[in-house]
Amino acid sequence: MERILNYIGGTLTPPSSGQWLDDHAPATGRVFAQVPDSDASDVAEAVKAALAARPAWWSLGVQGRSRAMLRVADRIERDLERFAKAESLDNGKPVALAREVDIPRAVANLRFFATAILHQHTEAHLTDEVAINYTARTPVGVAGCISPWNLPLYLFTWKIAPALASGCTVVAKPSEITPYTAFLLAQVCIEEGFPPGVLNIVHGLGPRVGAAITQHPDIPAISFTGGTRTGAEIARTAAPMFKKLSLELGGKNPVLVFADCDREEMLTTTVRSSFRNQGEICLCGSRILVERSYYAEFRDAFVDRVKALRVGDPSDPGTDLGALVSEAHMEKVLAYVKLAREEGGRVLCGGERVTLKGDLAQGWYVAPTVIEGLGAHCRTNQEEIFGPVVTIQPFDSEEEALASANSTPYGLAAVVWTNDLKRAHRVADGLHSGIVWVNCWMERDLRTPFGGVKQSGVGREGGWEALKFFTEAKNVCVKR
Ligand code: TXE
Repeated sequence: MERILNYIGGTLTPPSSGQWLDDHAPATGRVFAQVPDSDASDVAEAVKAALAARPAWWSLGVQGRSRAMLRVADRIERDLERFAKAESLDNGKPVALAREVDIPRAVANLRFFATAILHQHTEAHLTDEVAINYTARTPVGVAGCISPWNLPLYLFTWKIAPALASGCTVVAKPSEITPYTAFLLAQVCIEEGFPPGVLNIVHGLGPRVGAAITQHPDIPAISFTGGTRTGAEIARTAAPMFKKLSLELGGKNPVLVFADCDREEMLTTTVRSSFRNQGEICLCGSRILVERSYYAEFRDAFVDRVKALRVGDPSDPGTDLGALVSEAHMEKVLAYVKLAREEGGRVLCGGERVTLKGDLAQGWYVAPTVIEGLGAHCRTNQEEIFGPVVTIQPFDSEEEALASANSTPYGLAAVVWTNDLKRAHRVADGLHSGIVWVNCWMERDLRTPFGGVKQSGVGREGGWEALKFFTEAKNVCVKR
């Protein structure tokens, strides 16, 4: 049984406790590796290594840091197949999706920040004839990065890349449910000569290792992506310590479909925005609101396409949906389908566990599910399900659509389908969310601010904000 190891001070090490956790393959439900059950003492070792590595990493300068990060990015790209298979094995997603999205996006994250740092500007102001005010930015120190299981390497690099580029050293914890690609990344760092102690990876449970990172007095900034409840827990710990916080949390994203949209393009994209990665993306559209005059036609066409989606072996190129990430998460998603029925919803397709044959019979598969007949304020339409389950409902006016879209505690992303340009701008203005896509979904430009409002998080990451997040700005005023 393969043992995943921590990466501390440039070496692969077992947990000081000598205890291990099981790493399951969602496709089969079987344990395929063991994960360090690390604790605060491992985090303390990692922080020590990160502190020791800081001066040399900073003195490398932007060119040196950029080169070191680009070497790692290039090696991941060369090993794309190995990383894609590992990601799929660990998360349950189709290998094709990991190959097409997760791993290339992880490479893009590293490259974006490794090059952005070469062009980052700072400010200087001539204050009348009196003085010059300039802003000096320095890294906050050791950055704490905690990432989730849905896009394991993609979101792990999304956090560590801006921190490293800014000159911080890092103590990072991937999800204990999907630790494998972070372990492969650690091996690549060693083989590519990435400076020891600059990136440290401590595997283990959230309340034990994640909490130790959050609590550590020598980690002044925490960047987290995960559930809203966990985000609140982290904020409770970090706030009285006056730590910088970036929290990317849950979402319950609306998709507004007006009758005048390009229907073929909308249908193709809306199937993707509903069920991509088994619906386990915080940006997925899980509430589809359709102009009443088009609703019946939309419902029949959409359900036909959803029924044609193939739930199957993640290693099969023809698979559209793989397994959900854990048995507990599968049960949670199925419980929400049961709740939807109790709240009066009609399940138009899916709604049940899918049992495959042979080796995959114990895997955690759920059929893509479409539910209609629910109002905006029921729990099914208010709470994040984070699985292959969407609701559809008609609306009679723009005002009604916006009221419904904005009715949840979340405000991460929204999608608008219309060919009326004025309406597109008007509705985008009216949506209370961090991101609005018009006639598209998941078109990402890493220079833009990223993140949500309300319970979807605080501390917009993305592009220049992320680089600034990991630095402190000092204003120096010099009399002329
Ligand atoms: O996330 P958790 P989970 C949502 C989604 C999902 C729910 C819970 O609804 O069902 O969150 O998912 C670490 N202190 N999203 O359980 O628990 C944990 O070890 C410090 C949306 O996977 O938030 C892991 O590394 N760290 C999200 C990370 O936090 C703690 C993507 C996320 O775990 C901790 C994933 C603690 N007390 C889930 N407890 C998105 N926005 O993309 C846990 N962790």
